[in-house]
Amino acid sequence: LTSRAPSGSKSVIIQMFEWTWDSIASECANFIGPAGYGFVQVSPPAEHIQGSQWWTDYQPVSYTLTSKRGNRSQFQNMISKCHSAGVKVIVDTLFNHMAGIESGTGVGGSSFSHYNYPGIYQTQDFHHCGLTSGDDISNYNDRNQVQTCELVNLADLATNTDYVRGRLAQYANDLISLGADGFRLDAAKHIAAGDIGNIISRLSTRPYITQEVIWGSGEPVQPSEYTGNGDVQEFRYTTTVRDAFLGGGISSLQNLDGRGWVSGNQANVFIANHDTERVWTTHIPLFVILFSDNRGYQNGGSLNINSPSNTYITAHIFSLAHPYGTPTVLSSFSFSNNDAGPPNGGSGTCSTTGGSGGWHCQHRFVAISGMVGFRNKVGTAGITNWVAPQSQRIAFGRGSLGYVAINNVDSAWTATFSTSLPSGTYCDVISGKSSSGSCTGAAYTVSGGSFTATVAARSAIAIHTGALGSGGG
Ligand code: LM2
Ligand code: CA
Repeated sequence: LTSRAPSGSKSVIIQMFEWTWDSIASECANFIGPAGYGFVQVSPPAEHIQGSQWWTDYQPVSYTLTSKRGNRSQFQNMISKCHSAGVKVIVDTLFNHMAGIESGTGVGGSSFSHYNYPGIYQTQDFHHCGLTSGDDISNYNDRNQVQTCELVNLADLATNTDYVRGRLAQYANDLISLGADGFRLDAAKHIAAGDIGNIISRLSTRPYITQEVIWGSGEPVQPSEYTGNGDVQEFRYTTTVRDAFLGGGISSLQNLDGRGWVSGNQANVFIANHDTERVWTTHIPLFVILFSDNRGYQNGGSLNINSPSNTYITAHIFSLAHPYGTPTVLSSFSFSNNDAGPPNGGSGTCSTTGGSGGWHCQHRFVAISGMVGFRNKVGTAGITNWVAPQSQRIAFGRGSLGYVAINNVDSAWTATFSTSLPSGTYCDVISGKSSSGSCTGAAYTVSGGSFTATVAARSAIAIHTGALGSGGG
């Protein structure tokens, strides 16, 4: 009964963090579909508390589809426009909790108070764990606390009850009726895996499921418990890739299966998400991996757009080139404090190959969109021709379909690379693309399986059989 994982030729997800429904609809048609992305993951659509902070979204007050990002008809229009562009829609969904504040009126006009959501939930529909002061989670080594106490005071739904399970399934089925293709289950670690299994067994289709289960050392709740429900977000990938690029050495990243993580075909992975990009803001002294978490839940931190030495970009190139996991690319905005909401009222704006007006539009970066074409072309081909002449220099192929070289060192790397590629002229998809049979960036000629290239400092090159230059046939 495993919910289906993205498969086939288009598996890359973009997390359209805080984008309005109208702006996602436009971006699906203008760029995301043509670039070959498979999915957008959109911010929570349910009515939530008022406020300028981005995280109001994570405090739902009803299942009316009125949020800062638009109304029900705009949400439905976004799904239909994305579908027309060949892009599926994953919806960020909160099964664990309702709001944390004591009382108020939601952005759609619904009144609520803590443990009372008229017509939806009352006191008896929440866990009141009785294990800690204020019923808040304080000890992640206690499974009962993690799953039945409150995450930062957020009213914890009694997902063990038939009524709550049915109501959550009713909400998810409403989203499915509007065309939703999948769900990102927020705070899944805080819901017993069996409770999630029960809820998704009530759904009218088998949507893609990706569950946020943040691994923590020694904790009783483990990501592996959730694989029966669908994919699991593997945060050990995020921190391992970060540490490798910031000093540990990327040559250690060849084999990612077999480490005790969720297996690659059930892992959803990313260089950063909206939580981790906010924790890791300054340069990290080597080997210091202690993180303070001032937000009351655990997330570990990651690379972000301000990371040194172009590592945010080269790590994305690695993530899209390596076969482990289903990759998500975060598309976010610049912020001067961790709580600030998006610019332009959430209406996303991009330039041709990047952001504008405070938006980053990482999904449009030439290297990232170029690597989406690479991943779509190489499909499930395994790693071939791996070389790592230094700990911070790696190159590898994906069968006879693609080859990538990543130079995470401050000096250029000139080498002759042995590949399994057919002879021909290939366009480097990091510096450009193939346009009407010629390369807008660098071009490399493979002959007898080999090509010689200079990989610039802190950069990469990538070629594949879907991006040929003149003479490539
Ligand atoms: C998640 N995954 O498990 C989300 O990815 C993460 O972004 C959410 O936290 C969290 N779980 C709850 O869904 C964010 C934000 C928190 C914020 C919550 C709720 O990072 O800071 O908490 O959303 O809006 C805020 C206040 C916190 C307060 C809480 C309840 O920062 O101090 O707790 O609201 O009022 C007393
Ligand atoms: Ca819970």
